[in-house]
Amino acid sequence: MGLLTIIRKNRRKEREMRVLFLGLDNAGKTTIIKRLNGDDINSISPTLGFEIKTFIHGKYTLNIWDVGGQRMLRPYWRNYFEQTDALVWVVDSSDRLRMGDCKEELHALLQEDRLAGASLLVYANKQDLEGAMSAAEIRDALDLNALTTHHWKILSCSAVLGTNLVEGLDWVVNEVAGRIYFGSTSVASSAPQGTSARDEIDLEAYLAYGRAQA
Ligand SMILES: Nc1nc2c(ncn2[C@@H]2O[C@H](COP(=O)(O)OP(=O)(O)OP(=O)(O)O)[C@@H](O)[C@H]2O)c(=O)[nH]1
Ligand SMILES: [Mg+2]
Repeated sequence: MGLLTIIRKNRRKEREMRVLFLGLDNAGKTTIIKRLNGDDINSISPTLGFEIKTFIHGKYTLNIWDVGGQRMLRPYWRNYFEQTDALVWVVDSSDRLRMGDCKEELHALLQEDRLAGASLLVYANKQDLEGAMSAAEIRDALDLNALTTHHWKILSCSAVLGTNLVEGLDWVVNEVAGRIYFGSTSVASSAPQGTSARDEIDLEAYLAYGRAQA
């Protein structure tokens, strides 16, 4: 039995899921995760490396990877694809100018072999802002209906107001559990309980890591 198989089996036994949050910079990834974890959301700065948070959600442990979305960091996203159970793509619904860019980046990701089995949740975030595009408009702008390779769902939400965030996580957990842990169906809709493991690195170390992996 290969090492990867052993690791996979252990993860399944421990009911762990690996969830990767990606999206353009300023989309609200970190704010959503902090809000879900009950952390203060008033002092968030752009993510220059990555952070991992561990949530207990129902009977599952979610390892949530929050990776910076600035253009210069995007080539390093691929370092985080391995063993991803769900991809959460966060969109700033008020950022109409970059919706084309947003679509291109998402569709490029969905071509990746290592993300082939991952479910896709799109958070249409920042719905509290005037002029924000609706979830239906974003679904069309991102051409989600053309997706045949991944199970997907789009949800409008606001990290600032806290609306629809738990619902999104519920969908992810139910979706992945239904696929991987046969017999597991619905997971109670409640806020995740926040044991939180945190890891941060600086940009230099992050880029060095990326170079080493390349
Ligand atoms: N009005 C509003 N602002 C939001 C919302 N979510 C996030 N923001 C703001 O958007 C800005 C960017 O949020 P972040 O969470 O840092 O975005 P990010 O996607 O993690 O960005 P990177 O780390 O650079 O990739 C911050 O000023 C947040 O306060 C929301 O739902 N509504
Ligand atoms: Mg961030």
